[in-house]
Amino acid sequence: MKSVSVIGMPMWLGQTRYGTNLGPEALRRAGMMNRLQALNPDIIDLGDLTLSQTTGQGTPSLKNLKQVAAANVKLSEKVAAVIAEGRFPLVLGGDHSIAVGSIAGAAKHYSRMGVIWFDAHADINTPETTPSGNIHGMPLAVSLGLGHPALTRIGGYQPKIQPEQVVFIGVRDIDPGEQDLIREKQIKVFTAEDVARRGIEQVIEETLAYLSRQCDGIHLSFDMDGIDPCQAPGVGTPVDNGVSLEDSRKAIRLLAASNRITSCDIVEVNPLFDKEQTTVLVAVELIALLFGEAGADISPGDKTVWCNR
Ligand code: NNH
Ligand code: MN
Ligand code: MN
Ligand code: MN
Repeated sequence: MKSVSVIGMPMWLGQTRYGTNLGPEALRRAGMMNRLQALNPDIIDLGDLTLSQTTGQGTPSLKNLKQVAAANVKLSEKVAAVIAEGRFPLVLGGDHSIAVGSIAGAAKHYSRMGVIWFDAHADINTPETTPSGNIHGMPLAVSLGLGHPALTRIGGYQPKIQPEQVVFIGVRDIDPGEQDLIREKQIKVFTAEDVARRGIEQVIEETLAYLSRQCDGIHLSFDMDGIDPCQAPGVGTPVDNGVSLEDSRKAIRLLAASNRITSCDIVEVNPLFDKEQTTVLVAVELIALLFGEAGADISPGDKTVWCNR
């Protein structure tokens, strides 16, 4: 079992709803560290990186660019250092803009790092295609070398990954410019509907087969809004008809069992929008499953399994 270092990224400036910055603390308060320590005593909490919480230094198509870039420079260095020590970096978001730094730091250590992008959204907008100017909708494009150089050049190299090293799971809200790019680059996509229709087992099996052929490491970028919002409501941009919680659990268990995941970020928990800590607790459970907790398909105290779908 791998040694794990936890890095908190209290980031919300990649979008406009205050609260995702409270994610790391909420996960810790929900008992994440004890849960992980029970699985593996060699787990270290490096605490939160100190990030600017002040809005405003950017442009309409790249909101808060300066703060987001600075935060990701710090994160990339931290992630690279953790992997250099032979440890597994677990990055707690924060909004999804932090994947820029996670991937920049991790990809350095691999010649071809794969990325599993579990999300309702594709996050492959550029400043030219973004409907919002929010950088949390851009981290995958940035990792492919598309976007503002203050982001794409973090870590001193670009691109971090190639389009054929990416697999989407759970997507269902793709902007027109994103759709064009996904087609043009022929990126592998499993929508939430694909998961429901084909079964999560097959989706994960195909994902791992596809990435394992060519990749020497796999980063899992897990956006909590990939899960159906009736089961994980505490996110800034919920999209209906998501991946069920049961399938999300199975996905993580299968990925854990494969032993192929080499780094992970878990993002977009907004405790201010969460109902009775539902989403935070789901996130803690999924993290525990990723590090080998046996778990059950339906957890005791599960409040959400009977929501209408
Ligand atoms: N696609 C939209 C945008 O770029 C929404 C992105 N929101 C997310 N991404 N939560 O995961 O602004
Ligand atoms: Mn996202
Ligand atoms: Mn999303
Ligand atoms: Mn959209």
